[in-house]
Order: sequence, then C-alpha cells, then structure tokens
Amino acid sequence: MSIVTKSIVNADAEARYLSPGELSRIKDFVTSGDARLRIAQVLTDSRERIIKEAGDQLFQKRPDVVSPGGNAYGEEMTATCLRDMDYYLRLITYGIVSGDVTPIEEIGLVGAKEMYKSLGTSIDAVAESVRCMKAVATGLMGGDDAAEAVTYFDYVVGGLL
Ligand SMILES: CCC1=C(C)/C(=C/C2=NC(=C\c3[nH]c(/C=C4\NC(=O)[C@H](C)[C@H]4CC)c(C)c3CCC(=O)O)/C(CCC(=O)O)=C2C)NC1=O
Repeated sequence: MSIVTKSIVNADAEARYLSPGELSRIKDFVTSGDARLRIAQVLTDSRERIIKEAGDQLFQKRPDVVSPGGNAYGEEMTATCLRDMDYYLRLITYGIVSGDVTPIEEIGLVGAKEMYKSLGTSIDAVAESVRCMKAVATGLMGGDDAAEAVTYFDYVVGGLL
C-alpha cells in the first residue's frame, strides 16, 4: 500500500483530516516520484543486462553453486537461479515505484529463508546475487538515483540474511 492509501485509511478510521505529518510524508513521496519512476524505468529496461552481468559475477564469486553438486548446476538449474534473481529485481521495482518495501517483504521475503533451506540453496549466495545486481544496476544510474536504489537492494539482502 502506498503512503497515500495508508494515510487515508488511517485518517478515515478516525474520521479526521490528514495530519501535517501525514501531508508532509505524502509530499516527500510525491516529490521523489520522478526519481523513483526514473529508477524503476532503468531497472525495467535493463533487466536482462542486469541479470546476465550479475549472474556472471555471482558465478565467478561462488563457482561452487554452478559446479557439479552445486544447487544451480546444469543449464536448467542455472536458469532457475537467474529466474529467482529476476523475481527479486522485479519486486525491487515494485518497492521503488510504491516507495514502500511492503510488496518486497510480502511477496519475496516472508518464508524465503525456510524455502531456500528446504531447496538446499545457499541463502548467502542468493543474497550475494542481489548484491551483484545492485552493483550492476547502480552503475547504470546517476549518484542520487543510485543512492535511492541501493536502499531497496539492501532491504532484500537484509531480509534474506
Ligand atoms: C516471487 C517470489 C518467489 C521466489 C523468490 C521464488 C523462489 C523459488 N526458487 C526456487 C527454486 C530454485 N532457486 C534456485 C536459485 C539459486 N540456486 C543457487 O545456488 C543460487 C545461489 C540461486 C540463484 C541466485 C534454484 C537453483 C532452484 C531450483 C532448485 C531445485 O529445483 O532443486 C523455488 C522452487 C520451485 C521452483 O523451482 O520454481 C522457488 C519457489 N518463487 C517465487 O514465487
């Protein structure tokens, strides 16, 4: 839920006007809108490149995951690994557009540790894949946009570890 919807739900529950604090937070949300949409556009337009380059980086740093016996070994499993990276990048765009990490949390982080454990997937390596995507993605943006984007990538990394 965006800050706008959330504030309205809260205010209406008490049949009151939006408070100065709520209006100020909505103003920040609106003011940052152009930048957030620009960032989401870059991530969306460059998603294939980000995933490809970040995947290459990950498999260089963690050759074990794509070696025989590794969780992402073999064409099909490697493709599934890259698909998971694509999932997280997509969720990050949702977070950035809504200025809210709740969609990332609800869709991608709740139960993720347990799920990866049951799959025998190294959660550290999944987190590393998100760090690699962060590095590639922020390299495609200006400094302020990169700083904004970093918080969402870091949120995913923090939620996985
Ligand atoms: C949008 C929310 C969402 C997420 C996050 C998600 C993850 C997810 N990743 C899975 C598998 C997997 N995930 C990986 C990923 C990796 N293995 C590694 O060693 C690497 C570190 C890593 C890539 C970075 C692999 C290899 C599998 C297949 C494992 C198997 O079938 O044994 C599975 C099991 C079912 C399937 O194969 O599709 C799920 C549910 N599904 C979702 O709906």
